[in-house]
Amino acid sequence: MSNITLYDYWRSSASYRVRIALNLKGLDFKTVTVDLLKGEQKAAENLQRNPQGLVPSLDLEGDMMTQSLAIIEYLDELHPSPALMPVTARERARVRTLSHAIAMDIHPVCNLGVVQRIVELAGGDEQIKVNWMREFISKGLSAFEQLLGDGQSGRFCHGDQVGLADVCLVPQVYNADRWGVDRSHLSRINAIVAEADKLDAFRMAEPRQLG
Ligand SMILES: N[C@@H](CCC(=O)N[C@@H](CS)C(=O)NCC(=O)O)C(=O)O
Repeated sequence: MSNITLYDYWRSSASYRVRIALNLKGLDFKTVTVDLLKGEQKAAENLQRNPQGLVPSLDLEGDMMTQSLAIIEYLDELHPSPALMPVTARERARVRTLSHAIAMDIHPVCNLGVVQRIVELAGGDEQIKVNWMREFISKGLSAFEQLLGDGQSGRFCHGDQVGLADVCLVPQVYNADRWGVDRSHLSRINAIVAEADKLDAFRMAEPRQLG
């Protein structure tokens, strides 16, 4: 019986990252839905787990954690194999550069609460949301494509070993597709996503498996 519980939402890309990482580590977990469309993230029950009113939160044998990247790096330290971070400090910094380019730069401006507020300020114009998503995801992924071009990427974002940056990239690309972002020219990203798609850990975590 699993004593790991992930409080998530199927379409949340931050939750999707944690599902992939748990799968890569071979950890059994159950999920409890926090329905973002119903606003359950702001309910007292979720605020107790996650004072920011967000998902995911991970209950790891009674220890409640928030922030997907902190959770994943912690899981990686607790369960070192397969390693999601490289061996040298400089390589780890590169993987964090890639991961943060998505998780700290693209993701926050495309968050539900942010885009809902933008629609509100635009007087309910839903098309603003689509344009906003396309613009920021497209710019962010183009920059990520350039970052991948420094000679240190391989089958995956860092060499041939799947790691934290891939765990961030795949959910972001799912989101790009959801909003109709053209990524046909992002050849490095597309090749890495195709490699990740071959792995059960990524496939099992896909939103379409859960929604
Ligand atoms: N930096 C946080 C971001 C969490 C986050 O923004 N989660 C989104 C879903 S992907 C959310 O809960 N949004 C709800 C809202 O904006 O109200 C993490 O990586 O865990």
